[in-house]
Amino acid sequence: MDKTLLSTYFIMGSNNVSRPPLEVLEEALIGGITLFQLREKGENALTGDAYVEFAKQCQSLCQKYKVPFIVNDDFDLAVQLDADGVHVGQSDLNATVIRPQFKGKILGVSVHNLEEMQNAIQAGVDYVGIGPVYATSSKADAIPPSGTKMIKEASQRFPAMPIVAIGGLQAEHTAEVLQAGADGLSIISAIASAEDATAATQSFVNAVKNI
Ligand code: TZP
Ligand code: MG
Repeated sequence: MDKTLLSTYFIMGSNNVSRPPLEVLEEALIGGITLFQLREKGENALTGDAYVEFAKQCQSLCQKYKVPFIVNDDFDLAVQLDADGVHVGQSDLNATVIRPQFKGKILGVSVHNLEEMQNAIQAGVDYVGIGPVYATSSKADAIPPSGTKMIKEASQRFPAMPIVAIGGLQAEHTAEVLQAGADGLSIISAIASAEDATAATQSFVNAVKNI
């Protein structure tokens, strides 16, 4: 995949915002996010038809701004909507199962150690997500944060594999995370909870540009 797509990777579910989620998403798209992941999970997450309808609305907004639309966890929905990609964790459907059924699409996996990363590479994923780098309140079952240690190890051991950092990221962390070897930052709350998601996104986009 084109690694620059990972540079400002916004992740959101309807329960990550305190105002209309499509409004927040459009602001982020205007601000210049490079990739979007719908992550509809946890308390008050939409289910059933409301979930599918919301996903379709997010997808059409992304299409309007020509930003790829990725679905978290739910491979069936990604196929149903002909999404641009899917992102799975270690306890979701395995990347080795998904890959042959999802050719030409973006497949990302969360990894927490080099063994998981090696397996992901063997499965043929397009990128890996590594984190939490810093403490996060957006993932209930997150493992303890480990700073940029794993990103450094991973990028040295597997230099060709695109890496996106996740967890507690603010625009101020951009230089540290990219210098550790990540290709980009994935962000929930710093954009989803911002009063002005366009401005919040622009602070990430500008930080990446200024490296
Ligand atoms: N995986 C590891 S941390 C995290 C996920 C999904 C949440 C990141 O959210 P935030 O608000 O950017 O810390
Ligand atoms: Mg998952």
